[in-house]
Amino acid sequence: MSIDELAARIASATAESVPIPQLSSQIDLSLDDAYRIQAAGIAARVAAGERVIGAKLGFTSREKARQMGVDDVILGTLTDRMAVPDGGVFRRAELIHPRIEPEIAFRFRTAQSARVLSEGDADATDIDVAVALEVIDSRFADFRFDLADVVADNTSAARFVLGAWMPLAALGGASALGLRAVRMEIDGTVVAAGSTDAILGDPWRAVRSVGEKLAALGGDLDAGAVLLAGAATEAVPLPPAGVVTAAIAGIGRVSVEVTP
Ligand code: OOG
Ligand code: MG
Repeated sequence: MSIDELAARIASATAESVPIPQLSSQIDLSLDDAYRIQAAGIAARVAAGERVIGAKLGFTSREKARQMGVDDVILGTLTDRMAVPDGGVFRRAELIHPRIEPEIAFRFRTAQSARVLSEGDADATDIDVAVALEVIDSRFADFRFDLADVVADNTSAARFVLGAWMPLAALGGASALGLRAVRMEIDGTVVAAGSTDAILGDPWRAVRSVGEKLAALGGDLDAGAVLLAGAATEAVPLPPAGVVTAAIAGIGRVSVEVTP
């Protein structure tokens, strides 16, 4: 089966909200092939009118990696069609078995070369931060996968919500990102709590990490690109209906409503 055929299988699972068997249960998939399948899936979405607006990291926190039984940081792609506005609504029926997780997001005001990012030379004065919620929805049965499966499936990306941006400089710069309390609530009940240092020890490392991944895959970030740095806690299954909020101390909050 070709890269394009495998990407098309994942695309129809997404479109029909019906899970498919893990690719790894049928074929021997390398991580390089998995990134090619992800790229083919994104190319098809772009051809259908979607716009790439950034990138996301997965498994930057040990809790997430342990929850899903994997042990490496992975890179996914965000498109405009996945974005839900802060305070907005999305329908659960459009998804298969969605989970939600609190994240920190970065926005790069100027274009960033993978090499500069990977060398740890990103200019913090050029970056904004926001609280984010990510809705993940594995296209694989039982929300189970190996690392190649989940990379091929664009790291389970489904929806994301960004809170208000604040300049990283106003927070105190790159060294001010760690050790901030993270909390996620559903209808006012705390469902997950943690700290930003769960993200690679310090979320600033996510900026370097995305550079390393992009350098290996061949790509850069455009001006205005958004980066989701990866969940700070375990992901929580989405109820059929409710309001989910995430807050990070000193950065702000974001909310989204899910309806059946
Ligand atoms: C893969 C996506 C992981 C994160 O923040 O760690 C991720 C998954 O758990 O399905 O988005
Ligand atoms: Mg995530």
